[in-house]
Amino acid sequence: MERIILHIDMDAFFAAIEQRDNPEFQGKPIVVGGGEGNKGVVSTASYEARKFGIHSAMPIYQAKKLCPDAIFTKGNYHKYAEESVKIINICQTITSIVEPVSVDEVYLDISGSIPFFESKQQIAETLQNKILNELHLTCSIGIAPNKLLAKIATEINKPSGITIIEKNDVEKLFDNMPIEKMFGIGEKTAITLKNLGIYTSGDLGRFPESILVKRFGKFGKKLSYMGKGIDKSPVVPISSSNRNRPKSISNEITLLENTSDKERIKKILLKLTHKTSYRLRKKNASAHTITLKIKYDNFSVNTFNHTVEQAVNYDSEIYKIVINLFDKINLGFRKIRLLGIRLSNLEFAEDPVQLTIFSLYKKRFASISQAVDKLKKKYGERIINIGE
Ligand code: TTP
Ligand code: MG
Repeated sequence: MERIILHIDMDAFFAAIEQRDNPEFQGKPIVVGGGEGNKGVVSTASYEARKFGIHSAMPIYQAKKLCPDAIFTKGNYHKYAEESVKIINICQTITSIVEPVSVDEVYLDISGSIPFFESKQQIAETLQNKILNELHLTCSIGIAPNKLLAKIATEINKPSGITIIEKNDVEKLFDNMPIEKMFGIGEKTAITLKNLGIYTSGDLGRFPESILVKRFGKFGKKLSYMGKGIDKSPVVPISSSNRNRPKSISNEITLLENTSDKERIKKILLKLTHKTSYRLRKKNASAHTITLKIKYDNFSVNTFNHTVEQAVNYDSEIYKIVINLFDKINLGFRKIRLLGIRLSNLEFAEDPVQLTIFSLYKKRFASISQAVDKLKKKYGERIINIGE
C-alpha cells in the first residue's frame, strides 16, 4: 500500500500565540525572543515583522534597527509547550500514528485514515479547522508519499496553506529546487555539491550514486535518495510505554576536597539539583519530598528533608527548597565531604505526549526550566549543565 504522510507546521508559532493572547498585538509586527535589554536572538517573528526582514536567529539589536516600532517580547516557553501538547492531541484524533519532530511540527501517517474521509485535502482541512477552532492558531500542511516530500510540501504554501505532492510532481518540483533549499543539506554540503555540478535537487537525483558515496560515505547514499524524493523512514508514534516508575531519584557527589565554603557548596548543590530534577522530568514525574544528605569529614551523616503539598519538578523550585534546608545547617567546625539530593514521594503524569514535547523543547532551547537563565546570570555559564 502506498503510504500517505501528512506534515504540519504551525505558522509563526510563538508569535501567533502571543498575538492570540494579547489582542492589542494582532496585525502588528511581533518579535519573540531575546534576553535582558538588546541581548539574545529572535526566536520568531510574526509575518508582519518578517516584512521588515526580521527572522529567527537574528540578533535582537539588529531586529530593533530594522523595525524599531515592532513589539518585542521575551516569550513564555511553558505556555508554548502546553500549546504543542494540545496540537498533538488534536492530531491524534485523526490517527494514532503521530510523531512530533519539533516544537511546532508533527508528522502523521494517514494511510489508514483515508477511508474515513473524502480525500487527502479534506483530512488537511479538518485538521486546520480543528486547530483554528480549538486553539485559534493557523498552520500549514503538506501531504505526500513520504516524510521528506511532505515537509517540502508544507513550505510551499505558508502561512495557512495546504499542498499535496504526488509522486509524478517530484521531477518538475526538484528541477526547480535549488540544492541549498533542500532539507538536510547544510551550507557546506551545498557548496561541495555545487562543485560537483549539482545545482538543483533534480541534479542530485540524477547524479551517479557511486560518486556521491565515494565523496560522502554513507551520507552519499542518503543524498542520492533525497535527490530522487525517496524517504523510507516511518512515522514513529509517541510511545506509551513509559511505565518505568522509580520510588525515588537521587544523586550524590563526593567532593574532591572537603570544604566548608558555603558558596562552593551551593554551586555543587545547584549542579546536583539539575541532575536529579532533569532525571525526574524525564520520568514525567514531580516530587513531594526533597531530601538533602550531608556527610561530614568525620564521616557522620545527616539528612534533612522538606515535604511540599504541590509536587515540584523544576530546577528553580527544587533548588530553593534545597538551599532553605542547607541554610538551616550549622556547620560549626565541620567540613563537608559528600552532598546528596533525593527526590521522593513521587507523582507521575500519565501523558507521554507531554514527555515527548518536553524533550523537544529541551533539545531546541537547552533547557525548559525557567530557572536556567537566572542561574546562569548568578553563577556563570559553566555551572549550568543541564542533562546527563
Ligand atoms: P519554525 O516552525 O521554524 O518557525 P515559525 O513557526 O515561527 O514560523 P513559520 O510560519 O515559518 O513556520 O519554528 C517554530 C518555533 O520554534 C518558532 O515559533 C520559535 C522557535 N524557534 C526558535 O526559537 N529559534 C529558531 O531559530 C527557530 C527557527 C524557531
Ligand atoms: Mg512553524
